[in-house]
Amino acid sequence: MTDRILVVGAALYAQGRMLAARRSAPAELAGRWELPGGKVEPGERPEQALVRELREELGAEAKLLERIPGEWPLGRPGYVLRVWAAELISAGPDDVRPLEDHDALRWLAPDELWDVDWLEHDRPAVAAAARHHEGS
Ligand code: 9L3
Ligand code: MG
Repeated sequence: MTDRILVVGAALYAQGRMLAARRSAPAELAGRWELPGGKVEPGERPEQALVRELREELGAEAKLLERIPGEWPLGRPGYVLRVWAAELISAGPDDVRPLEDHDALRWLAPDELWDVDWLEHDRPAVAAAARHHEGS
């Protein structure tokens, strides 16, 4: 079996808005928007990895709510993305900062969801997260 690299991302909500983060690196992804997160490290559970990534990248404490059903292939061979709905529990949305890997953040209202240039491979995950949120 080929190794599969699991990347975890958050549909992070605060005050009814969902966070989009603009990547600053690597060059081929810079300027495009994503659901924040990153690679699960060896020995880590995916949920732990996601909480860690949100801390590292945004200084955000998040409570994971539930996994969005589905799994989306990413641009790099073997990489797949899984997404959790999450709620910001530390401070307010304005206290979240792009600490690494991002250079801008936007909290998107439901009608603004497609106003940012999402990474191609994040689009189906964003759509699934939005459907999930509407239905909740
Ligand atoms: N990636 C794509 N969409 C996302 C995330 C969190 C990550 N929502 C891609 C970008 C990188 C790889 O997965 O190629 C690993 O992500 P990171 O650890 O650089 O954030
Ligand atoms: Mg990351």
